[in-house]
Amino acid sequence: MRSKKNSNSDRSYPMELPDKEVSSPQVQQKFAKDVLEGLSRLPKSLPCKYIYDKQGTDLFQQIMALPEYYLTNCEIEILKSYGKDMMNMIGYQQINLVELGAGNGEKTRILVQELMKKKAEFTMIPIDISQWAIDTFTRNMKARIPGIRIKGLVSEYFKGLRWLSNQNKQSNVVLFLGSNIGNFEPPEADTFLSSLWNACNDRDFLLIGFDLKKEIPVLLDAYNDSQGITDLFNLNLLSRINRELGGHFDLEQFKYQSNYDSVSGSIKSYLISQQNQSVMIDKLNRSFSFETGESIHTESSTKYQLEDIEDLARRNGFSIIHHFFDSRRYFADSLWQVTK
Ligand code: AVJ
Repeated sequence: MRSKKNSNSDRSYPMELPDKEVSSPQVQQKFAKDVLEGLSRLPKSLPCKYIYDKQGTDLFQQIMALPEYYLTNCEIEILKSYGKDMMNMIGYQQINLVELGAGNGEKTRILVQELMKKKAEFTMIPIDISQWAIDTFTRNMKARIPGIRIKGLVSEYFKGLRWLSNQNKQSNVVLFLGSNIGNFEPPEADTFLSSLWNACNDRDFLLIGFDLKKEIPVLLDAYNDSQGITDLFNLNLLSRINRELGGHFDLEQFKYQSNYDSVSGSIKSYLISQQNQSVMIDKLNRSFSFETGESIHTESSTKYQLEDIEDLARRNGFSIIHHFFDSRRYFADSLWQVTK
């Protein structure tokens, strides 16, 4: 059934995509609202998802290349060692290889190569709210894997996924890699997974990456790199407010700090005000005051243990197929199946 050529490869999907034109003004309005909310509450906080504009994404690429940031290498090791086993467990029937979030594609490519080797019928479907992220991802994938069938969705994750689930008989294999789940506070992780379950069809698969609990110094080093990239990464929240909302943050007056909270099992990241200061944000038409030592919570990165992962899967309607670990057992990619 591979007789059709390139020009037809897009035909299996109608051209109207949900939220196709997520206009940048809409995103900015939500950003403004979330900043207002986060800086008005005590303790102050800002949603970490806003770190990832072009600058933040570039800094995250640099983080992934840091020797201290073991997560990426561990997951690459897992996918290289077990990608074939994973695909065998999933089966090589027609699939949509869906990735939530369009990153640099380095990890995704390992699985894609596996499917290509088997001449499997599949469509790669990155879903991301950013048109720019989708375009970059698609261009990179096509350049590196000629002949790949890829169709990006500019959409919120679950809208895109639900739309996809209603389109065709292919089963979805959803990738949520990189320990992105770790950014959710525990109740939000449940909400996320049950929404994902709802957006999927019975017997769809989820491959999800978890950073595991380990020696605390290893954890601390990963979020306190010697080159200060992680500092800039977190500070990008303030730079972005300056750029997009007419903020007047002096970046010298906020210092990045992170620590491990062993009760919640998470690295907590903060920006700490270095003096008493008041910062105007033009688009919000107001200023926010900070006391010396006052924190803005920027990110939580939760570390899991196996029981957590298994409970999380089961109580949100997934059955566990297999856990895959790197050789140091620092990280796990867990393969789940939706049961409805
Ligand atoms: C992309 C959310 C998995 O929490 O480890 C890297 C982001 N923050 N260094 C993480 C991050 C600081 C990362 N995730």
